[in-house]
Amino acid sequence: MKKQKKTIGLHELYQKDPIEADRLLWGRESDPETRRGFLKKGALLALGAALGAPMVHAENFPAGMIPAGLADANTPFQIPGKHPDLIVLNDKPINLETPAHLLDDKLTPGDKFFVRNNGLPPEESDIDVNTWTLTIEGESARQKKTYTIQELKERFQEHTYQLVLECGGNGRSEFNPPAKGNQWSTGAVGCAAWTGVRLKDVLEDVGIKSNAVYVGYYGKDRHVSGNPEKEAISRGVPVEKAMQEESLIAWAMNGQPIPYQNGHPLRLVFGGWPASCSGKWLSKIVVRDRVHDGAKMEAPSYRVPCNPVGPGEKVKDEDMCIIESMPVKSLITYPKTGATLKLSQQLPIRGHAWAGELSVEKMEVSTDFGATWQPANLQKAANRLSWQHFDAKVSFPERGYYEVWAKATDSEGHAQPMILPGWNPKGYLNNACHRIAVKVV
Ligand SMILES: Nc1nc2c(c(=O)[nH]1)N[C@H]1C(S)=C(S)[C@@H](COP(=O)(O)O)O[C@H]1N2
Ligand SMILES: [Mo]
Repeated sequence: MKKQKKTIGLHELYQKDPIEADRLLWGRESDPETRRGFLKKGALLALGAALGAPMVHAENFPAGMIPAGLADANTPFQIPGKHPDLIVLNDKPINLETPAHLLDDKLTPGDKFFVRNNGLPPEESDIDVNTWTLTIEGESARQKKTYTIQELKERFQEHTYQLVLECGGNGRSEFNPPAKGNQWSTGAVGCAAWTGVRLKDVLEDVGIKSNAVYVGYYGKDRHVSGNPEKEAISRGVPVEKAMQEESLIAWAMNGQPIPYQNGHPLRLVFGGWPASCSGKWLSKIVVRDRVHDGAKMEAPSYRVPCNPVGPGEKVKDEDMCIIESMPVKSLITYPKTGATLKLSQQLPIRGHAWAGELSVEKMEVSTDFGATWQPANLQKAANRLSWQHFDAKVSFPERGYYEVWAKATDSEGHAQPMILPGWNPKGYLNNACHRIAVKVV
């Protein structure tokens, strides 16, 4: 009765829209009528890498056709710059999730960092780091001001923080009745070292009025419909969150330019809040005298019932509240679920835990479905709003099937629930204990 994960293969992608598939995979632009199109150097390199050898005579290869060398029906496809084992939940817009065992690094590398696009990113060839600008304006800004990235770097102090980004819908696939939207399992989360300037420093340079309540963002991505009048997403945070030391306008992730799909060349990063607050391909920030009313700020997007409701219950828009700090959660990143070991062996366990605006106080693991718990070693966070690493060693009394469950408790005493937390119409905030299967032989 396992729910089948929705993943998309190469063939399905080409069946839906061959020209778009070419663009997505190789960055190839072509004319849908003539099926001819120029293969730029980048596209040639990407194709060559996928095929294991450069494609000779590539100029004759028709657009929208899968190379025979990749035509095995099971060939998964890879988004340029992203790890081949990320799970593709949707290709238009692109949504990629990271399997738990690929989150084992202390800091999530760019190629393994999940992707949640609401729209179509700006064309890579249109992104010029040297001419990209960020404008600050709005009814509660004292002036309108525009900065190039170079000006941001020159005028303000640079800061680096390790910050967790987690989609509000992470874990959605478990809810019943099911909620519409990307059926995220556990992998819409990552923690990277983000470098940039404090949003606070830039807002102070512009000057904000005392009636400011919210800060909203606009990015250079386009609505999936292609309609230039429509925004893909335009959310934000209350001024108090914007003014925190760790709230960044970032241009680097783990010391490298931010990956294209994650918002290159500039994005907001608000650790601990739903990642939808952290605008990618950032071009404009508005300082508002009211709660920002951009796309997907309205109910029911990124909102949960202000008071708990029963599964499947209808909730009026006015009874839905904006999600702020994310709840306490953890993930076992080693071993991969399905591990097998010998009876005499101890099993090392590792992973990360995080708790929105709070810190994680306690980490425990169980091998008997939550009847008893043993403490895990829990490290301190590198800085506020970073995830914390944990590890433990467990042993098993006899041969057979087991699960390892992990449970984090935050600094206010909230523990992860062992079963699904409060059902809500859009399937947000599932912070149930993560579990992996283990066989002892
Ligand atoms: N401009 C823009 N910013 C955006 C989005 C988007 O679609 N466009 N998606 C948001 C959502 S819903 C999430 S969960 C995070 C995902 O960040 P990532 O793709 O870098 O993991 O970006 C947020 N910022
Ligand atoms: Mo999200």
